[in-house]
Amino acid sequence: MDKEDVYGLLRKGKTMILAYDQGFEHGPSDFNEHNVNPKYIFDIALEGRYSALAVQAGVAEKYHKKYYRDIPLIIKLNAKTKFMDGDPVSLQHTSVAYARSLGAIGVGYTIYLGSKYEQKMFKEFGKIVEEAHEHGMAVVLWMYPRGLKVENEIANDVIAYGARIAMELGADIVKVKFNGDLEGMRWTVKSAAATRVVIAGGNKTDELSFLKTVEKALQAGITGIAVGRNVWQSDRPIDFSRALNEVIFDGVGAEEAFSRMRK
Ligand code: FBP
Repeated sequence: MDKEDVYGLLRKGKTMILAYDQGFEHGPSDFNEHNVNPKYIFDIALEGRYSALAVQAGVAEKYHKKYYRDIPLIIKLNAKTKFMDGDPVSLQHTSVAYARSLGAIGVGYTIYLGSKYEQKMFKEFGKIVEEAHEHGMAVVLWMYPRGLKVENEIANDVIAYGARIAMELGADIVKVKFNGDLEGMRWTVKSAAATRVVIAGGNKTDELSFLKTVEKALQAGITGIAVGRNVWQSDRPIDFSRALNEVIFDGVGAEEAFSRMRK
């Protein structure tokens, strides 16, 4: 593991992270009979050849050691629920040491940039970067500009500002939302400098549109994706993951990758 491959998170210079912390952030309303079971998600992570699976510590503790030791893990260290209103804040509830003891290769943390609590989150995140890097673990920052002062969380300058702060705080990978603007994302990637940029997925959309979004963001220089619902809410998550692999790691076009998916 070294810093060049972001502590093992990159393959051919790219990454594909499966996110499964929505049960905490949004509640089980995001789930159905299948994906409510963490084992279903671990199977997708394995068969879908994801670079890592991002979960909360409890999910790792109950499932990873027992059944899925081979899947690289990123453990989220903070979270908030959908019941919070006003300026959001999300504080650390799990330690880097505990994440490490659960076998994680990296840790994740969300900052709500522009919230009146941003300083609290900067402070916690700074410590996390120190500790994780001391132990050779990757640090992934979910950078979500959000709060009463943030008028448009997906404005180009706001996304780029978040990516820049991620780099200045020491994140290895920053996860941002993509508004579809190629030039805007190019500037975000430049602003992040040595920090790798990955895009979040958002609500489930049709498979071809999602593949096209990923293809476009790759043209802007992103390193990959960190997505959840678009994959595990799909009724053919493994086929879809295969198409994502082709677009991200092999440079196959979105249309072609989609046409190769089994109907
Ligand atoms: P999705 O691909 O399902 O959007 O997941 C990405 C993610 O960052 C999750 O890791 C997280 O739980 C969720 O989005 C938070 O979304 P929001 O705060 O925008 O509702």
